[in-house]
Amino acid sequence: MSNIDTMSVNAIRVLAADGVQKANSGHPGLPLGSAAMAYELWAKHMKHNPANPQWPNRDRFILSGGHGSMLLYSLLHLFGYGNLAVEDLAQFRQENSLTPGHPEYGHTVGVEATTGPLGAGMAMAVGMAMAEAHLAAKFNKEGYPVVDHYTFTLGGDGCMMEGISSEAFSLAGTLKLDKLIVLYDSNKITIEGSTDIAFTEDVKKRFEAYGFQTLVVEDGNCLEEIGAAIAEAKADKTRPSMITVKTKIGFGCPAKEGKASAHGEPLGAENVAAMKECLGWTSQEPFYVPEEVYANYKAIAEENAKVETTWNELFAKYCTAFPEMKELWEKQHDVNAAKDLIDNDDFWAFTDKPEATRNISGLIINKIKNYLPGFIGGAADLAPSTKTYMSDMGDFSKDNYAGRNLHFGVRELAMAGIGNGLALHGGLRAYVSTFFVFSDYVKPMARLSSLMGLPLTFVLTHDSIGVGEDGPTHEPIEQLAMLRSLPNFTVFRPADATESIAAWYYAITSTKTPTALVMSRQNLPQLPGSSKEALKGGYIVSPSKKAVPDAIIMASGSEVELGINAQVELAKEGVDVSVVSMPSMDLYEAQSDAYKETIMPKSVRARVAVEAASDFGWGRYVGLDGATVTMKGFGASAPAPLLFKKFGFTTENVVKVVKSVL
Ligand SMILES: Cc1ncc(C[n+]2csc(CCOP(=O)(O)OP(=O)(O)O)c2C)c(N)n1
Ligand SMILES: [Mg+2]
Repeated sequence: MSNIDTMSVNAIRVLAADGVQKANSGHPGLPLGSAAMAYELWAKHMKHNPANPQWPNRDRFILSGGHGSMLLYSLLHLFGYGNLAVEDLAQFRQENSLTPGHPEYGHTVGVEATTGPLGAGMAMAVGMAMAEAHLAAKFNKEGYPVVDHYTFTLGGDGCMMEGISSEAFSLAGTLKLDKLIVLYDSNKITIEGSTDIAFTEDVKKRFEAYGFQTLVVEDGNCLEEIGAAIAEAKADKTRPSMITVKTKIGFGCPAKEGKASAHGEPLGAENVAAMKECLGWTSQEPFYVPEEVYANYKAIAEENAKVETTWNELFAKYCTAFPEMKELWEKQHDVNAAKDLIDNDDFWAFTDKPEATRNISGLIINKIKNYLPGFIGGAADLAPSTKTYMSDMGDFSKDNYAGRNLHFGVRELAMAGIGNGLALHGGLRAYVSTFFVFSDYVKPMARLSSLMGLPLTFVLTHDSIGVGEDGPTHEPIEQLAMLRSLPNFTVFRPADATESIAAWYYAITSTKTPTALVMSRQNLPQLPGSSKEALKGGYIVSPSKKAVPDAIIMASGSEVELGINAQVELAKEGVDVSVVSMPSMDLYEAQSDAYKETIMPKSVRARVAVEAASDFGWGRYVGLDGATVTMKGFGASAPAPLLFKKFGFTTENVVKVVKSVL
């Protein structure tokens, strides 16, 4: 280990310790313990060009243990990413800084994924590795490996404990994703102390069982040993690799080394000083890094830039040799590729026979697959029920990475995390699918999709008590409210084919917002009044006779029909009602006040919402004088028509409730 290497590793430690100390908040332990592996990886094994963080063929690095963000920020600063300055490091965790508490995708140049919820980064890394494998199978030609990069992820004991990593790596092993390399920062410490208190399994054996190559670095400070392990990981072309790197949390700080107290609090000014002394650092000045260290990082970055230059030349030749592939590449990387479907009659065509919206969704998926070559997705073992299978597009497997149908197994949480990885990678538009009630298992990763602004699509079918016989465990009640409350997330619950197509159109044209498509199990009629207006979130699907109605019925999905039936009955009694279909509250909220006034005039206080779900969220539309026909508790196991009757979803009951608010 050369002196300059040692100093370069210690520069990471110094910056991380100073950053946390200045902020008086943060996690110094991980950066100090992992500095050597991070340096070795970034300096000698990772293909990246700090001058062009968007280079499509760069190796991906995800810091799954997001609490160690100062490790990443120090690396980004030292390598010169986005001109992240030392002043930015000094602003760690402060308002509007480029160095927030946990790494945020889209905020700091070079951050590949938002991490913080432990384990999530590991699932996203699996998704990125799947994306790479797929794009490589599709685009690479003999002598032209235009897609050819590794995905690295670094996480600690917490990431290994979280169930999501087991789910994701079990799949990664099955798929033999050989370009996935996991670095396990094994310091045997978490917040409450030694891992002995709650985590004594043999992690290495677990990974062996998944089908990973498992390697061990006994001395987490030995660059040679780390480098040899990374090289061995890369050399195995048959399976993914996991490297257990034995480290000491808070390494270099005598009073804190190996202790849980190094995890999540500043070391303390005296301990930072002692650490610098112990490391032989030449200055006590905060954030001081010697020029020769900067020069070392600069030289490495410049050397790395050449790798991109070589790739650029290769890619240019590839485009000339295979113009059709160039066109395909461009189409797959164009986030607006689906926009012109708005005027495509074939896309919007539908039968007028009653049909379950999940079936309609399946038909649409099988149209989209032809329009969007980068359209890829699958279900957590429910494709036959969620209708998400693309015929003739092949199954993604270890033997066929070109397949576009993904099989996640029964692993909803990892599926959603992997979906984020697919979306983050670039070149693909992904969807994932399960029953709506199991969105509970999906939600934490959907939250990250929203936070990162990823246009991932969630196809969530079997949307209500319409599930019937499977009973309350399978009947969503509060899930609409849950997902509607998520910021930057669009929920669609379409009432028929036209609204389903609109929902899918929104999903595949969205650039910064994930979408949930909440689809029915049971058949629904085609509504004469439904239209592309569904893209406004709420619209009048069946108007009143008078300019200002006596009452407004609002509903979504299967209950819109009920609203229209009630409208007909009420008309017979001289009550003039308009029916508002509300497939997406999120999109309705984005409309102007003037538009909303035309849909629900403020003067009309007699309002009734009908939805076979919790009424949470409808209050803002029905107001103090309105009422709801909704679920007040869990469902039950019985044939669906009987359940709708049992819980008050009948024309008679809706008529009764409307009359009660007149
Ligand atoms: C899902 C989730 N649960 C809990 C936390 C809070 N948390 C942050 S770090 C941590 C302990 C992590 O231990 P480890 O991964 O070993 O990191 P180290 O202490 O070694 O830095 C916990 C529980 C979290 N960030 N995410
Ligand atoms: Mg640990």
